[in-house]
Amino acid sequence: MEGQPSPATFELSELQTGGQYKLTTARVLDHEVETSCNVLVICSDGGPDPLTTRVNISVSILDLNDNTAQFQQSRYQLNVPENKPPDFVVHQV
Ligand SMILES: [Ca+2]
Repeated sequence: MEGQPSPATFELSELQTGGQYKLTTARVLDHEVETSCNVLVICSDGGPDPLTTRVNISVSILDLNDNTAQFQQSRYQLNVPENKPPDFVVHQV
């Protein structure tokens, strides 16, 4: 198995029923770090002159709302000059 960005992203293991395999994650995936991975699975039989086939698996890493919004500062102290019209920008956060 070959994968991007590293071979340790996924693991391929045989099911107990035999002849079938499951693809599982080998580490925690983070959509903010990588949005997709490509996995190349190569299968060969046990013949004396092995025959092989390959398949590309494209895996999208779905985004979850797992990051809390953050302010740059924990507290803001601002001054506003008097007599400014409506829509006067006080500050941007
Ligand atoms: Ca996220």
